[in-house]
Amino acid sequence: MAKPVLIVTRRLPPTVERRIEKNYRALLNPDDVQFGSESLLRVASSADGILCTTTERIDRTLIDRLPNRLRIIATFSVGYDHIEVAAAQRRGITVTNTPDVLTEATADVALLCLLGASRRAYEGNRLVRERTWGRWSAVDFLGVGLQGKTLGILGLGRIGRATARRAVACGLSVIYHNRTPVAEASTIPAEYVARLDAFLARAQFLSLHVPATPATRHFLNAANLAKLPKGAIVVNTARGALVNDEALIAALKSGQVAAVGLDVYEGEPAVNPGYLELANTFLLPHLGSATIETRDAMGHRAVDNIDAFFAGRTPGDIVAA
Ligand code: 8YV
Repeated sequence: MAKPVLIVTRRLPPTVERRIEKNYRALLNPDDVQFGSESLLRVASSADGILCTTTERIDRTLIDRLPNRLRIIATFSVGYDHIEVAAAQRRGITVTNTPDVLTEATADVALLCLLGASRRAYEGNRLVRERTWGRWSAVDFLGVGLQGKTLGILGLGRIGRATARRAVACGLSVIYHNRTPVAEASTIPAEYVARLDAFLARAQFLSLHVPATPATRHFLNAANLAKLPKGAIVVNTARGALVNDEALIAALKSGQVAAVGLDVYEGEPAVNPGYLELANTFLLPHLGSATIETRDAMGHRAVDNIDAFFAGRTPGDIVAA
């Protein structure tokens, strides 16, 4: 039987690409150029599957124009807000993601953002690099301590729980808000707060771990920011679309929010210039899952799903609309 044709939209770790080349007629992207919709459709016209990342927008218009032979879209990510899953389902196209394997790496970056923001890492780093560190002082660069404070986790899924475990080790108490209590929460000391207002009012630290959906878009707006305790620290390693940037920048300027640690941005790689002008912002370029081990595991997980599909089995990570 002829090998299926698989488009791989971005460069992936070498061991993953070698595996793909062995089992598929692979259209790799060695120059790692970014596909637009039209160029993706052109290469997809003779393909059986797509292995994409979050940098491609696979919307209804594109899905409706995919050839009938294309049966699977496997994303190299846990998030799948860049794919219109309902449109794929309507066309009978299977969509898979890569959960689990990036949980710990992303939670590490959530903790990094929390500490980077609360301990003023950007300002300190800049001072050293710009060689303007005049002398040590007992009253400069005072950050916000963690011990005995409360971290609010919005969305106690896999990454939220892994972040909670780290936070508890740092001496934070953890509360969380979800639509319903999470059974797995019993494995970590996290208190469920059913009312969003009550949850926000207690969150001296707030870390976002919900997916980007129409319902969560701009969750962190002026009204919700105002409900946080004054001087709260905000962390976002989930999706930029959860935050209304103008509102958060205003809160950073007023002191309502003392500092932010951000790994994701609405419209990334563009970053709202308001964040860049402030010193109380610890900013990373969406590297939550960027470890050697994790990116390998993500790639192999995506290929496991594709292999299962073409072998006539049900892939382990089918995404539902
Ligand atoms: C990915 C992510 O590394 O998996 C996700 O949803 O946001 C990141 O961890 C990145 O988006 C690559 O697709």
